[in-house]
Amino acid sequence: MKAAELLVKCLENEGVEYIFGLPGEENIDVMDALIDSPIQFVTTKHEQGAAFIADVYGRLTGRAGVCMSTLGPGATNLVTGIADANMDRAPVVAIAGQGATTRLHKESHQILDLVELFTPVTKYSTQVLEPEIVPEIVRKAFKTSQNEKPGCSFIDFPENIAEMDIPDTQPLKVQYAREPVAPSGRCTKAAVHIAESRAPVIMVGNGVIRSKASDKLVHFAEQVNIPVATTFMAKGVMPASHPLSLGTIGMKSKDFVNYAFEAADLIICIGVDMVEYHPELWNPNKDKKILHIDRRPAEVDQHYILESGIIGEIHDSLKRIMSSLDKLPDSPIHKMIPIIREELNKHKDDTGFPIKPQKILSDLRTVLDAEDIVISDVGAHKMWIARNYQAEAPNTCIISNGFAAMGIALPGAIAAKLAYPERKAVAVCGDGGFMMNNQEIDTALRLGLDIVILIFNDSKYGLIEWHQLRHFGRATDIEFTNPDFVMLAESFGAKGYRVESVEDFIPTMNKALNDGTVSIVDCPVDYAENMKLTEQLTSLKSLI
Ligand SMILES: Cc1ncc(C[n+]2csc(CCOP(=O)(O)OP(=O)(O)O)c2C)c(N)n1
Ligand SMILES: [Mg+2]
Repeated sequence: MKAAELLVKCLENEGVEYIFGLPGEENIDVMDALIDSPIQFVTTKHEQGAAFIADVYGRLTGRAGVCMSTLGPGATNLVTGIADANMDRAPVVAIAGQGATTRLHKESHQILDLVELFTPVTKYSTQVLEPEIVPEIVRKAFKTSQNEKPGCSFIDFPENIAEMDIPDTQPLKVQYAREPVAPSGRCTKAAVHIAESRAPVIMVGNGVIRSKASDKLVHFAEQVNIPVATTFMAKGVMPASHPLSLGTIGMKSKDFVNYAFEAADLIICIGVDMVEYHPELWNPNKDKKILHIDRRPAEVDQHYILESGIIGEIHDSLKRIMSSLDKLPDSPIHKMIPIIREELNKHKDDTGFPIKPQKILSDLRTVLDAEDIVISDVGAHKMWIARNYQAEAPNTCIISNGFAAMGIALPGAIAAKLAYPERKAVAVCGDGGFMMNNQEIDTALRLGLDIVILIFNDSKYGLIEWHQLRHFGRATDIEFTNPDFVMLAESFGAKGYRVESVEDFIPTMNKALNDGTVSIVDCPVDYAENMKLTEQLTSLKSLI
């Protein structure tokens, strides 16, 4: 067999169903080997789209998404999506073709040191130098990328190695490491800290979703009676409608939920990752007691000095901490829950047009079922989604909040639909971010997927305008011209709708959700709400 065939056999052995990418000259042996494999190659329009699809596929399934490019420019196009996956802790294995090993040492057409290029955006970056090491490299790439904290692996596969013959070789057995449990003493000590606290609050991060401990978390919060805020990437772990839900934390400005953290004496961080939200923003005076419950030790930060770290399988840690705790009485933080809820439901009956972001998200919640998946792009709309979209189940509101790269939502919706064909998938994009990867509409159409792309149309890089106005009171270089999104959709063979009034939104979305194909819903948004929120939060002094 050829080394390229061995690589494909090893990918099959890892349970790979799809490879997202673009064929090129230097990966033709792998492409040819895939013809005889059950693995489906999904041809995308841009390598960045392929990397983003693999990113969200990995995040939703916990199994590495796989993407592939050719050498040089194909591989550089992968970088943003790979960096996004790596910082969002999504397992991804990226493979790139490379020139022959006989020309890597000199200036040569399209040659770039890809192992070095990918080193800062992966956990493991390597080159296949001999055919017989393919099984070890593939196994190590998957193991490294899927292990907590997940991230990316990169394999550089030179074309002369790919075509080499090798005697029939078997892939290595797939083995999963069992996560160790926290020492009992740590769990008992944590229970003592919680029992002695006056006003504890729980902050939940994406580590809880990755550990499949969401149900346990809800049970824990209920049993000890402690209010819960989730980070952007943990939305839905605590259902938004739950009586102990404080909503989402993570805005740079001091939002309503931050008053709960200000009032708390103990912050219980469960599966929280600093990459999402700097502890300085919720512990500015370094006076909060912090419990760190996670599978990995905490990052060092002067605003994150621990009372105790409980490192081990999260499900088990919560079970054991809870077993030595009685239900705590209500604290002042409980009184903030209805106030926060009222704030988040504000404008749900607003009649203004262009539509307020709060109203769009409230109506979006109405047209979707609890298990349907919203994928946010990056911009002002992301801030509103994080704050106002009421997620009821984990992994139903996907937000990139580690690397936060624009352009992820449409590829992400393709991944969501492949991972969960029975659920609806809505990509919520800014007009800027949508235009970065809109060509993947064709990929979704070729796959026969039904996806709705909801565009918050302001003809601006809205988030940047918001920042500029906050800092300087004036804005610059944020405006652009959009194409006619309805015509754009139709030119791809997709459906396109423009929302013309506030009453139009729900019927248009329902129609789009039932089209059975790719549909764009172009929705004018009233971003005057951005600065109104800033002013409201600046003048807010307390909740109770
Ligand atoms: C790839 C990339 N480029 C630039 C940025 C910085 N950035 C963050 S949000 C934003 C503007 C987003 O505009 P748009 O997609 O229209 O969304 P809106 O803010 O208007 O809702 C920019 C430029 C980024 N996060 N990612
Ligand atoms: Mg915009």
